[in-house]
Amino acid sequence: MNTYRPWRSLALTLILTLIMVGCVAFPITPVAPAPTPTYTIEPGVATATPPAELSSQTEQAFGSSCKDEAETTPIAPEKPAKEEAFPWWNNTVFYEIFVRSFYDSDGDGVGDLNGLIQKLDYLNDGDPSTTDDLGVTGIWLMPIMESPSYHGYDVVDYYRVDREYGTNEDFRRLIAEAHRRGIRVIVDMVLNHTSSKHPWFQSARSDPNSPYRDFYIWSDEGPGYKGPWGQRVWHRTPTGYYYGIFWEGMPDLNYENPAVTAEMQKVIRFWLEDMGVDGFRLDAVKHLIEEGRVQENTPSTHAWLRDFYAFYKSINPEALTVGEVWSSTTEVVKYIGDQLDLAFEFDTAQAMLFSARFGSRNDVLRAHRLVTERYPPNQFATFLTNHDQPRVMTQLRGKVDKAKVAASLLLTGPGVPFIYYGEEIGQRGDKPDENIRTPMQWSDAENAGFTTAVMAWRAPQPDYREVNVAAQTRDPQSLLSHYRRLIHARNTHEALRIGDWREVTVEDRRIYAFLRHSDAETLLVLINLAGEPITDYRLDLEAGPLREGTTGEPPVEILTGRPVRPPAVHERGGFQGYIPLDVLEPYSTYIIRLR
Ligand SMILES: [Ca+2]
Ligand SMILES: [Ca+2]
Ligand SMILES: [Ca+2]
Repeated sequence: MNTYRPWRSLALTLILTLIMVGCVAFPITPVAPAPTPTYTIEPGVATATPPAELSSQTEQAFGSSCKDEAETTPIAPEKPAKEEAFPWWNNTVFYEIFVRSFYDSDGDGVGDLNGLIQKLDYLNDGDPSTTDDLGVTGIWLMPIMESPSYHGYDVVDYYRVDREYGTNEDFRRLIAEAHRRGIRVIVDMVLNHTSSKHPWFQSARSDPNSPYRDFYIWSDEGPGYKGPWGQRVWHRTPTGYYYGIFWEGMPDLNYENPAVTAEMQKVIRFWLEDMGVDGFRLDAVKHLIEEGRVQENTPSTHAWLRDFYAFYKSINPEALTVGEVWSSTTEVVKYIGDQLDLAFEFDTAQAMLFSARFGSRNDVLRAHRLVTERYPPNQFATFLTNHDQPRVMTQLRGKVDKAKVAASLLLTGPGVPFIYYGEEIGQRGDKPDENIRTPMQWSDAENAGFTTAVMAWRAPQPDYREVNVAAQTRDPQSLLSHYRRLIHARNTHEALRIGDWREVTVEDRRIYAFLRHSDAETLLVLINLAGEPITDYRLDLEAGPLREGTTGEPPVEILTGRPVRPPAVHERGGFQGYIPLDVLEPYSTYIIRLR
């Protein structure tokens, strides 16, 4: 059992609130007038001071940032973002794959690793000069380890690939084939719990004297309290009650037992060294260690992750972790820099979807202001939906134009973008979960071309005869073509990947306008979120990174290659009343290279 230490989290919350109310949370901010420190990833020195270590050192860091905030005017950072200062993941567009549903190579109705290898050229053929592939440069595989469930989030053997998906050798071949094409591979790692069928738990449950008993969390009498969403978390057995936050089939591991930490470190080492992965997506990571009834984001969890960070960086300093911390931005940010490299931005995801759905930039603007202020530059993972949420096209009621807007927000915005497989063709799906994880729709052939079996493990969505990769590949106006153009633009323009984000003022809230600015270039992104053309608008940038006056070649809209009207840049590097194009077409995206 864990010890309940409520004073720790209370005191921490109080102090952090006091700090964050009056000033910027992190000393590194893209709009600070002071010279911006160069951002580098090194074990232990990366980015912000750990929030839990409220030492005098922390006070210094936060203190100076408070002073800056008081006199902040939005002028250009003296040192704009330089590509070489960023880790590899900032130059990556990720694609989340459910192997069971991607492609079946052997006709048993279940997707597998060899099927994925056969489809790698669809994701990225490894040739930067061809643009008929999607162009993604990273993949996240949902769990691939031995598991009794269809989804794999309850592991029984952390050292072998699920036999339905293939062998460890198949996995190593996948890594080699992906790397050959410039695609990095991260895998889902489920640390919080095992399957109740895992040999450790089988032993722990049957025998209170088992050496594995303390691998899990036990109570003689059920403590009775519920979980964060009102669910039952204490589960009865003949030998006592065990804790499992998600359900009885997933008993939580006890990370207050050093033996558990040691076992999982072995697992991490195996996947990094023997299997060759580039990193991990850490499932349910905010639930790692409970402090009594406090079952998420505990100081113990933060402390454990700090040690874990040092551990995996000692094996491979370039290894990535991206955490599932399903909390608000202000909670998520506390993990970044010395515990996790990245975490998913659930608030921003929802904001982007709201803005696309309701045709107003207000939600996404508010989200981008917050994340660019709070996180170290671009150290957060963005997405629209994942395998736990109703699919984008379902949430947007089948409106392809709005799905294009959502894609534009994701792929031109700050952070590290993740695309959920099928999102690029507007695949639909709603709860229950199985229906948002249905087979990839490759063509209008039987079972959407996913398998040659009579029955797929789960039927594809009924619209696959119209909505599929083959049909959209032929159509330059399709959602898939839009995704390909955006990803290609991101791959070829560093400002979209690593650049600072800066708001451009425009009165009409149907327009979202912002700059992405790096050492090499300044891009103006203009998105008309609404279904009608807009002609009456003016863009203002009070101060910015542009050079005064207008010189050289006219700016170019990079998706079409067309020249547009240049701005008259004033002495503070911004512009007033700028109208780059007479008409902003409905639901259209423009990426204008100003410099
Ligand atoms: Ca198969
Ligand atoms: Ca290519
Ligand atoms: Ca836990």
